[in-house]
Formats: sequence, structure tokens, C-alpha cells
Amino acid sequence: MAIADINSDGWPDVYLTSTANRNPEKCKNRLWINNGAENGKDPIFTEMAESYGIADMHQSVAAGFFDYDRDGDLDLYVLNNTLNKRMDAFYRPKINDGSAANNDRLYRNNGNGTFTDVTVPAGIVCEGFGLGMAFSDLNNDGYPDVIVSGNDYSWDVSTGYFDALKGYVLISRGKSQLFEILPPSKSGLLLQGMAGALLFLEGDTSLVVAGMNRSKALTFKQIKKPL
Ligand SMILES: [Ca+2]
Ligand SMILES: [Ca+2]
Ligand SMILES: [Ca+2]
Repeated sequence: MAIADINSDGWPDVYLTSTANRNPEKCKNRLWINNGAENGKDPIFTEMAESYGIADMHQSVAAGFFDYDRDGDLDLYVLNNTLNKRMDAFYRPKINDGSAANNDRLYRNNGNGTFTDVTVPAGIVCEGFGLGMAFSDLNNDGYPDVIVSGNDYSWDVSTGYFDALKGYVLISRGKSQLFEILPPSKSGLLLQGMAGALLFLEGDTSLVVAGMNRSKALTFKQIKKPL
């Protein structure tokens, strides 16, 4: 669930992701727009994901709002996964053209009550089993960058299951509205096991990664700005 005022009317709105159903129609994410409250009454919400263009039908685990193009309104990053049978021999190359069902999605807020899916134009074409995300300007260029944590399942022949995700860093390339994907070999952020959530400590560059199941919680310190 993510809460943000996405229509800039001063009232916080609610975006709820859905992941538990193989039927895409039943897996649509929901957006409840806050109509505000009068005379001390509770606020009234209207579900409007379809009309806003963000009724994502993938199996979404989490979502977050950030202003990736710095135009003053909040854009939406959605973590998508797939439910698959797990077999020891279930390996294949990753799909890196944005077409995978478990490719994350980036929706640009048009500022008029609609969003546009800009996933592929923005270069977010990394298949992976994501579990958590965090936004921070890692290279101090004024544009927010993204870190995505995930599930690597196991150590295995080089890359793990096809959707293994050991920590992606997405560096914004500013005005081009493109992201460059830094895998662990480039970023140094190597997440083993199940990395369920990410949190940047305020006033510091430390990143806390919460582990799931038997995975440990980890803390990372940024020692160098990405180029
Ligand atoms: Ca609002
Ligand atoms: Ca924006
Ligand atoms: Ca940046």
C-alpha cells in the first residue's frame, strides 16, 4: 500500500497493490481518491484506478510514489512479480526488454488525473522478483534514484532462478527521464536471500534491508556516489 496526495488537492489518497490471484482481472491494483471531509466527518473515498490509468493487472507486491521527472507531481513505481512453479532445473535467460510479466512498471503522473506507462521508455527493463523499494538521490544530481530488493532463492549457477533479484540500483539520468540499471556487480549492493523491505535512515546514507524468513537484516553504507 502507498499513501500520497497524487492529485495535489491536499487530501492523501490510497493506492493498494494486489498479488494473490492468477486471474489478472482480480489482480487489479486499486486507487482510492480522497474526496475530503466536511464538518468533522470521516473522509469519503472513490475508487478510480481505471480512470487514472494505474489499474495494473500484474501481481504487484508493493508500490511507491516519487517525483522522478521533478515536475512537481508524484509518479508511481510498481513492483511486479509472477507466481511460478519452482523447479530445480527452471533456468532460462532473463527477459530484459520490458515485456516480462514480472517487470516493474513506472507510471508518469500527467498532472490531469491520468498516468502514462513509461516503463520501457524510461529503461526499466529488468525482470526480477522484487519485494521492496526505496527512493533516494544517490548521486546528488537532484533526481531521485531507486533501489529494488528482491528474492534470490538460492546461490546457484551464476544468476539464480530466472527471476532472481539480488538488488538493483536504478540511477536516474536526469532530464532524459531514463534510468540506468546497475546490477550488484556494478553497484556493490549484493542482497542475498529474501530482502523484504528497504529503508534509508534519515540524515545518513545508510540503507537498512529487512530480511524475510531466515534471511538476516542487513545494513549498507554508501561509500561512493554512482557516476
Ligand atoms: Ca488527493
Ligand atoms: Ca512527476
Ligand atoms: Ca540521482
